[in-house]
Amino acid sequence: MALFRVIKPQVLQQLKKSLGSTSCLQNRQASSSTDLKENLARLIPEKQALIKEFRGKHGNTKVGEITVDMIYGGMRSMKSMVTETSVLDPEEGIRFRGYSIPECQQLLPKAPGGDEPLPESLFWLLCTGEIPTEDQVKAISKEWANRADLPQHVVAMLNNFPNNVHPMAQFSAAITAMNSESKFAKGYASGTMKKADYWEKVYEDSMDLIAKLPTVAATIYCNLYKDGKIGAIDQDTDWSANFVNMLGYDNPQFTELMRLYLTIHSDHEGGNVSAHTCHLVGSALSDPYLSFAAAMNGLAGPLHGLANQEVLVWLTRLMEDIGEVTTEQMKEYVWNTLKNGQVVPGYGHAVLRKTDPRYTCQREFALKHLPDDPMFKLVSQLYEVVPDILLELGKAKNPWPNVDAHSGVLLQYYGMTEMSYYTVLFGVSRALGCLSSLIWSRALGFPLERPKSMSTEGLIKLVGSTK
Ligand code: CMX
Repeated sequence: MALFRVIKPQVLQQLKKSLGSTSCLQNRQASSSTDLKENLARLIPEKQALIKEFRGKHGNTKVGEITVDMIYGGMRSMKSMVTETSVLDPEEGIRFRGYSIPECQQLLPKAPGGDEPLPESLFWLLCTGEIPTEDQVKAISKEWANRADLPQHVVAMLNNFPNNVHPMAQFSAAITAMNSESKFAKGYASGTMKKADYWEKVYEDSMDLIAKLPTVAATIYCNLYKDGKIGAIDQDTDWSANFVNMLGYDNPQFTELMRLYLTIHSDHEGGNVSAHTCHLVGSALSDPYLSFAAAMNGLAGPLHGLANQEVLVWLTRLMEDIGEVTTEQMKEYVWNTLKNGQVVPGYGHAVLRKTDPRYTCQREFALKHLPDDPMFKLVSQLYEVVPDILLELGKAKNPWPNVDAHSGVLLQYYGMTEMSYYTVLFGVSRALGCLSSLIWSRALGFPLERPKSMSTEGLIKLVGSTK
């Protein structure tokens, strides 16, 4: 595999220009070391130096303004935090360390005979900004397989949950309980861990946690919907293949779907509810287990990750009520949803203003592998109908579909019909983004996050209004 530069040349040029000739940035090649921690140790001092230099020169430079509407309006567009792993463009969609989804599909290493990127390779990219070699990806697969076992008390806890505890509640509770294993928490409690060493312990916890998440998720799935027994971990296969095997599936195409799914749901810059929650809780030096569990409680909301469950519930109801659906019937169903004061799940976005590329790549997967599936046809039909209706309604800033409009349809095609489980898969993937960012937040010494809030009276006074 060819070696790639750490930072895209045009970005590097811009940074060099802005920082002048003293910049620490070098136009250099990625390392061939297969140890991710070693690679991080190489990159972190460079980034620290860059930020020091940048803040030294531009610490007081204004980057925007804050309006009253932004404060009441969920802080949309307010530039207020740094996330290194990905950036979301409203028109173009997500770029992971500068690479779009199609670029990732092309450049990231795949499983032998596979077409979709391995999530391990995306994690490497998120952590380092470098496209990994196949050997580097294999090393991650091996490490995660090695660390996949769960502590006994967590297995016991999962096995004792009653069936009416939602899979996301079980997932979050299990992650919280695994903090008994936190190396960061132990290091902090010892009183001997230096601030400069925080990131190493966060790295170790993150690797452990990511490795264990498929085991947690598969245990929940098999307890709720199967006979409670999960498949064994194969030390010589990749993270997604092990996950699919533990879930009890053996269709190689489903494994490929899982690789794509776990890659594209990983990261969506820093301001979304799950990523922001992990960042915020982590800033209190809560360990990665506690920080990520908090993120999962946010992902479980219907306006965020639970939308993938909502979409399938909503579509299934439509099919059950009407069967074969005409365009007119579909329009009526969408309007009824809106008239009942509900949102159309899977449509709209707080940042995106175009069709989500995560929707598009899942659609391409469906066109390739399941073009005649009735549910896929329904989703395609919806794509023709919903944007015009949302535009006519005139409220939603983005009438186009997001990632959640498509994922459930693919899962049900391969036999995973348990809709209330879908957000758990989103959660397993989101760990890659949340935790790579958490490693960097500690490496860069980001402080406790504590924005200023105001009362309405205080704001009125501040802007000099009489009302
Ligand atoms: N259906 C109906 N109304 C919608 C809508 C939709 N899909 N999307 C937005 N609107 C409405 C909002 O509810 C809001 O109405 P009010 O003014 O009455 O409160 C208005 O349009 C303006 O909202 P917006 O600025 O366009 O959107 P927000 O940034 O406030 O919210 C989101 C974004 C995703 C919560 C919203 O589009 C939504 O509820 N979508 C459906 C749920 C969904 O698919 N969520 C998953 C998002 C992706 C993810 O995080 O996983």
